[in-house]
Amino acid sequence: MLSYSMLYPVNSDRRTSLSLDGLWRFRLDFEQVSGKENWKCGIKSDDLIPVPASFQDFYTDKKIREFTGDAWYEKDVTVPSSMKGSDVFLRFGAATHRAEVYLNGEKVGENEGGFLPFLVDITEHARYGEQNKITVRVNNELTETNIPCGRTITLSDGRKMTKPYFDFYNYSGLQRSVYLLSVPKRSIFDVDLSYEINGRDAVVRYSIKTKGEGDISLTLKDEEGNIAGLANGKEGCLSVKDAHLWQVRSAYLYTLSIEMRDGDSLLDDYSMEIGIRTVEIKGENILINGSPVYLKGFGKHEDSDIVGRGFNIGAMKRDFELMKWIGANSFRTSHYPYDETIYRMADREGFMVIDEVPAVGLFESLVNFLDAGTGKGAKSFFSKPTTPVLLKSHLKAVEEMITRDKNHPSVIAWSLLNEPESTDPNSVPYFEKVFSLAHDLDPEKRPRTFAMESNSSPSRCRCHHLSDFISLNRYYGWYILGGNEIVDAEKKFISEMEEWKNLNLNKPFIFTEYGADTLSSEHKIPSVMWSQEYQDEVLQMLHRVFDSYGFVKGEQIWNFADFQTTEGLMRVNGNKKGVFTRQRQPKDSAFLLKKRWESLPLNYKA
Ligand code: BDP
Repeated sequence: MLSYSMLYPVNSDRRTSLSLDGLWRFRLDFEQVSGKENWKCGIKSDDLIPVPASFQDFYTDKKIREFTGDAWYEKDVTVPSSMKGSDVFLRFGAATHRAEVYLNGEKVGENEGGFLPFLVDITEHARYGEQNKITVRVNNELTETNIPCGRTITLSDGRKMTKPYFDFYNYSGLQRSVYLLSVPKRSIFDVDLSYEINGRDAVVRYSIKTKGEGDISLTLKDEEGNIAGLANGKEGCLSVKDAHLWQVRSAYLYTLSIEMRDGDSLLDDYSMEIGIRTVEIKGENILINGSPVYLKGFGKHEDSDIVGRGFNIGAMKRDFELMKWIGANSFRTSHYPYDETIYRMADREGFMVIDEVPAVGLFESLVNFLDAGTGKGAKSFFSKPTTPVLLKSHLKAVEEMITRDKNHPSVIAWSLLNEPESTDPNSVPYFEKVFSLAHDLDPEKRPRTFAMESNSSPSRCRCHHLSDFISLNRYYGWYILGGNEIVDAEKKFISEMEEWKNLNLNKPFIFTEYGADTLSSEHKIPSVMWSQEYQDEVLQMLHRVFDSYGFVKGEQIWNFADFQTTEGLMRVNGNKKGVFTRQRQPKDSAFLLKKRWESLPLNYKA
């Protein structure tokens, strides 16, 4: 169990969440002198930087953009004396990839893993009613023992540089919001929910973990504010008459309010929006509330101009409007859990989310997207002496992700790895541990999967039996037989699909990646690779194949928008497989997809 509560920060009668977003002082440790010069007591910089944001794309100096090592952030904050007597925390939405936190020069906490929140308890260290100096060392080096995987080299001029084993830019820094929290000493710590639908009625099963003892009561209110259910005690059921179900693209959210009391006195109160819905896999179908659904949508990234991977609330809103416009109903949080606000939006808009842990690059290759397609790269990634350390970080991220995200109705499945080397015999015990932890931690026992690259073929993949549904990343017509050879790509794709069919897995399949790089500037008839016309041709070919297999129950194209990657021969200032540009304007393929997705019913192929 985690040592701190992952509950989303709220303000209530007994809780205070103060945002520390805004300008922080910033300094990069180029000479690696922060220790000697004692930066933990003060970084002595007048450079101000916005939080949340990636630090990379603000500056004009390449040495800053490509900086690898320790980035220091600092802010002076008054901890209100009204917080005295409560438990007081600093909550970081994400610090990529690892951080050490100091308060008034004293080390108060540290964390490893760059895409999930962590809390630092400062109850005993804060100076109440006075200014406190928060100093954070954020390190962005990549290793093979933490996810996402990569390595860090040293250039001849002494600078470090990261070599990601994955295809997105290694943006870093304080990329999500920071809060100062006060939570009562005896408090609500965690909430588990699961649902049962009986005709028109529903049962919400709950279990509440607390810190310290107290009497728990729950009130469920509908969207009009009417009481829909009441319960007492740490564990039990709320019976909801005539329940409004959370449906795909037609969400209904109830408000669950939890109170913790000692006699008449209120110790703690916490409210959250929940959606009543069930998720199940039955044979080749994915069922939401007992009815089959077909997933239409995207693999995405948190990626936008200037703020990089920093949470961008404007881009988020635009992305949801575009996804609605195009007729999508789902997305995968490739390749890491996103900012919590995005799930709250998905809950409200009725999108289905495949929530992915940052386990990407578990396949040693610097051009994994290329090697994945060609059968190269079998180097026994899970057979290294360091594998147990990697597994530990992976399990930690799974625990944090599920604890954080389990109560979102939008989250319908867990993706536990992206394109791992599942051909290595030692991947099996590794995967078993990851899959079984996800099962244990999820009160709803949602389906689990991992996204498989081409080497993970029907005959070579050793782990697909663990997936509740099969997720395929396939680039027929791009990495495999592109351009004029597309006719052979289609044949090869069909022959792979026949092999899957012959395995009789009796599970749904989803395409979690497919597509073609396309420059929004390029038009050409007849088409050539990289032109918008070619992207359309690839999609038409792939859709033909998807449509001819009944067990294909979803398509999430790669990618929603063009996104930043490491520079290199294969990338034109980023990955251009977007259906939208990085500025969120449509390519031709957006209209093709809109036509298709608007015509496919939710229960397509049921
Ligand atoms: C897959 C990866 C994804 C890449 C994509 C591509 O999962 O991160 O961006 O291919 O090559 O290998 O575009």
